This record gives sequence, C-alpha cells and structure tokens, in this order.
Amino acid sequence: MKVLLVHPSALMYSEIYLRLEPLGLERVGGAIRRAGHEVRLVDLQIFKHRDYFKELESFQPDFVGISLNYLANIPEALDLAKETKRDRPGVFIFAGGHSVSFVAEEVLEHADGAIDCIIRGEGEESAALLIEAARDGGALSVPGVVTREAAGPAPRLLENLSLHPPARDLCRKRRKYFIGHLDPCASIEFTRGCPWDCSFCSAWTFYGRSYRRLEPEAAAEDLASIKEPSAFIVDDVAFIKADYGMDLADAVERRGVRKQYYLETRPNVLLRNREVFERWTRLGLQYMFLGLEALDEEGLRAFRKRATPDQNFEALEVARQLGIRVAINIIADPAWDVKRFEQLREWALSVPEIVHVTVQTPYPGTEIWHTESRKLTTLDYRLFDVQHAVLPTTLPLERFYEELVKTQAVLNRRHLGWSALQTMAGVAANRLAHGQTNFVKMLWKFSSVYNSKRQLTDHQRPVRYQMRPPAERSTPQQKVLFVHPPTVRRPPARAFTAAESLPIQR
Ligand code: B12
Ligand code: SF4
Repeated sequence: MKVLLVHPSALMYSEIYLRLEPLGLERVGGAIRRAGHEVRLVDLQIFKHRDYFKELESFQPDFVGISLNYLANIPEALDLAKETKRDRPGVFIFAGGHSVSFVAEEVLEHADGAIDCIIRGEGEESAALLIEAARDGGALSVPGVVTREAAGPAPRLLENLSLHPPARDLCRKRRKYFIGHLDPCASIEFTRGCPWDCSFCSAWTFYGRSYRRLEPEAAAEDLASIKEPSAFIVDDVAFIKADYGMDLADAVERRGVRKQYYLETRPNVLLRNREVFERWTRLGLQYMFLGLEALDEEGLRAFRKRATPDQNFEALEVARQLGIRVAINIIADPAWDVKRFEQLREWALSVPEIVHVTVQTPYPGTEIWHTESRKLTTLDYRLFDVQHAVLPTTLPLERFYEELVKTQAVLNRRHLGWSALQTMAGVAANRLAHGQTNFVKMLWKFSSVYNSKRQLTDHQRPVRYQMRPPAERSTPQQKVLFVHPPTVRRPPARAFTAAESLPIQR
C-alpha cells in the first residue's frame, strides 16, 4: 500500500522562534514502513498546499494520514481532506494526533465523510494495523479507531516505546528545522507522558497520567543516528527520574555523541535532580524551557502547578549557575488589566531569561475546559492557539492585544533584532557560513508576526467549523478526561501540598 502522511502548517508562535520536525508523524511513518508499505511525508510547515497536491498526483497514495496535534490546525486539515476526497474518492483518509483525540466525533461530523476514520491515542501500532484492516472494511477492529458510525476498542498504550524509532528520512529539507540559534536542529523523544496534573494542560490526560521511558540504549542509538548538530528533546518534563537521566548520559557518552540540546522541564525537577542537568551540560545541554506559568502563589495554585514561587526562583538561580539559558513561559489571563501587564514587563526586564507570554486557553482534554466559568467568546478552532483570547477580556479586546504585543515586544527586544545580533554576531556568522539562514531571519521577523491588529482581525474571519462547547460546568473525574485509560494502579487520591515535588512515586 502507498501511504502519504501530512503535517499541517505552522501556527503563529512557531513562525518566529522555531520550526521542528513532526516527530510523532515520523514515528507513525516508520511503523507503517516496517509493516511493508511505501510511505511519503509532506510537512506543510515547510511545503505549500500546492506541493501536497502535486505529491498526491505523482505518488497516487491509497491512504492519506493527517497529523492533528493542534486544535488550531483542524480547519486546514478538514479543507485538505475534503479537497482530496473530492478529487480522489478512492483514497482512504485518516487523522490522528494529540488534539484530535479529544474531539474525534465532532471532527468526523465536520468532515462530512471526507475523513474515513480517526485514530485516538498513540499512532505507531494502530496506524500500521489500520492499513491492513481498512482494506477489508475492518477499521473498527483497530484500537483507538473512531468512525462516523462507531468506535473500535479503547486506545492501547505501547508496551515498548523503543520498538518504533522515527523515520527521519521521510522529512525532506531538514535544514529548515531549527529552534533559536540551534539551527539546524532535530527532535528526539526519551520519555513520554507526565505524572503531574496541571489544570490547563492536556499532556497528562492524553496518556492517562502515565510516564514511560525509552530504553537508554535505544534512545542513545536514535540520538547517534541524527545528523544535525543539535536536538530538541520533546519530553513533556525532561529528567524526572535522576537514575534514568544518568543511565542515558552513560549510553550517550559510550557512543561518543556530542550535540547541543534544548529541553523542557519543571523547576522542582531541576532542583531535585541538579546533578543530572549538570552532567547533561557537559554533554551539550544549552537551553531549557521552564514553565513557571505564574509568578504568585495564587496563580500557581489555580493552575495546580504543585510548585511555589520560591522554588521557581531558586530553579532559575540553579540554571544560571549551570550556565543554561532559560526561556520561561507565563500565562496571561484574559482578565488582566494594564497594571498586570506592566508588572510582568517590569519583572521580566529584571531577569536575564527569555520570557514568553501565552494567553490562558481552555482546551478540550484539559480540566479547565470543564471548570472555567467564563463563557467562551468564540468557537473558532483557529483561535485556540494560546496567542488569542477565547475568554472575555476585561480590557477591550483591542487594548488587550495591544498590551500583550507590547509586552512580547519589550521582552523580545533583548533577544531579537540588532541587540541580539550584537551579542550573537559570531553565532549568526557561523550559521550563515554553513548556509543556515533560519536563525538570522528569525531575528527580524517579530513585527510581521506579532501584531495586535492582525490578532484582532483574526477574530473577524468567517467561521466555517465551530467547536462543540463544553457540555456543562463541573469538575470532571480524571478518568473522564483520559484518552488512554491508565494501565498502572495508583495510590488513592489525596491532597498534595504545593511544595510537594512529585505526586506519584514510580
Ligand atoms: C514538542 C511539542 C511542540 C513542538 C512541536 C514540534 C512539531 N512540529 O510537531 C513545538 C515546540 C514546536 C510546539 C509548539 C507549540 N505547541 Co506543542 N507540544 C509539544 C509536546 C510537548 C510534545 C509533542 C511531541 O512531539 N510528542 C512526541 C511525539 C512522538 O508524539 P506526538 O506528536 O503526540 O505523536 C503521537 C500521537 O499524537 C499520534 N499521532 C501524531 N500524529 C499522527 C498522525 C496520524 C495519522 C496518526 C494515526 C497518529 C498521530 O501518534 C504519535 C505517536 O504515538 C506536546 C505535549 C504532548 N505531550 O503531546 C505539546 C502540545 C501538543 N503543544 C501544545 C501547544 C499549545 C503548542 C503551541 C500552540 C504553543 C505556543 N506557545 O504557541 C505551539 C504551536 C506549534 C505549531 N503547530 O506550530 C499543546 C496542544 C494544545 C492543543 N490542544 O492544541 C500541547 C498538548 C501541550 C500542552 N501542554 O497542552 N510544541
Ligand atoms: S508539568 Fe507540564 S506537562 Fe505536566 S501536566 Fe503540568 S504543564 Fe503539563
């Protein structure tokens, strides 16, 4: 069988700082290929829609699989599926990925027959099974499959993550993938899932609050196969377990792999496992993304971050001591007034870290999707990208975006444009000398992407696909939120203090 996999276009935020390879789709593609099928991949973060249609024409696939990790990409995927089905009714179209797993039924409804099925949950094993089963009309025997008529067995967690290495060769123009000055940059996965349960996040609900790791040898082998000099570690929270971080470092060292790394972690994990991060700085760890989310106790409690402001600030200090450059995320509430934005600007300018601001957004699959008492002001999927306000703003919407963009501009001034070029001149020259232009282009892109007028007019676009609003305001049981039912028994629920670092011991 011939299978064409597609990743939708980049969203707003990614237009500036980064563009990363679609690792999930490469893993799904690898699994399908190992099952004996021919696979191609079009990444619309790099290629244009016309390239996708050209590929359809030349490759003549039997199956098209669309990746939908992001809610904001759903309308684009629906339009692509409809056009594909109209021109080629014989092609079997399926979709899968993080976000679509939470809204499968409504997306199938919007697709009106253009999408044959959605695979909820992890795709590696199910997608390969689907290619076999769909030929005989047996798609509904595959775990995670949902069609317009019915749903198959519940999604199944992979027993061994190490068995499905990504087929990185499926992505062409790999030099286009970068993050900041790590240009070019590949992506790698060491662990999957998160044992915490922040109220605004769906990373834990997707995997049923499980946490699994690749075998250190398999992870190191995958890393060694990467040609790029840098790697972005996609784990939700890197190095939760110190012994695993150390075993991985041993395996990486044994292979003599040396790269520059960018990872995401939690402040309290950095504090607890400082020696692991220190060791990884010797292996090339340069950048770290820390989701502080809020600066005050009240905000942290509302997000159920299970962290205190003191821990957060201590973690920043540790990262500085280790020489790791940190990017921080702060979530702006649509209720913020001018003073709150001013306070954030003042604080952010007082620290050397790169501070990003995103807008609080309830997503299907998160707890706040069910508990948020404010009424959504829009049901346009495209605005659910953490850069737009989908809840009522206290300031007039235009003023809210002005303050947001002003804050982002002030914070970015130090890390983009001429001031960045002055401090990074050597790095920029080196990248250009190697034919890599992503980083240098990034330095001047800010105002073409972040623009309060553009954000405001995004709200005025005609909406062809409307999200299904949450049914009722109530705190759901955790298991109702899960895509993958948990397979491990956990201790009975109890209240945790904010200072507790890891709610579930494994
Ligand atoms: C790495 C990552 C990124 C990378 C993306 C790299 C890329 N090009 O894919 C970067 C840093 C660029 C990024 C950016 C953003 N991200 Co992000 N990201 C993640 C993260 C941490 C891990 C994703 C990942 O690579 N996992 C590892 C791979 C192997 O798994 P996977 O991609 O999920 O794929 C598996 C399944 O989903 C499925 N699958 C995937 N595709 C397909 C396709 C088919 C056909 C099938 C059958 C199955 C299938 O099978 C795969 C294998 O099991 C997730 C959290 C999470 N745990 O999922 C958030 C997450 C997906 N991101 C999120 C957000 C909000 C964003 C941003 C909007 C943030 C921002 N500030 O603007 C941007 C927008 C990006 C864009 N589209 O342009 C949200 C999604 C929210 C939503 N509901 O839409 C998540 C869930 C984080 C969260 N805490 O809520 N992100
Ligand atoms: S720690 Fe990070 S990945 Fe885990 S639930 Fe909280 S925000 Fe999501």
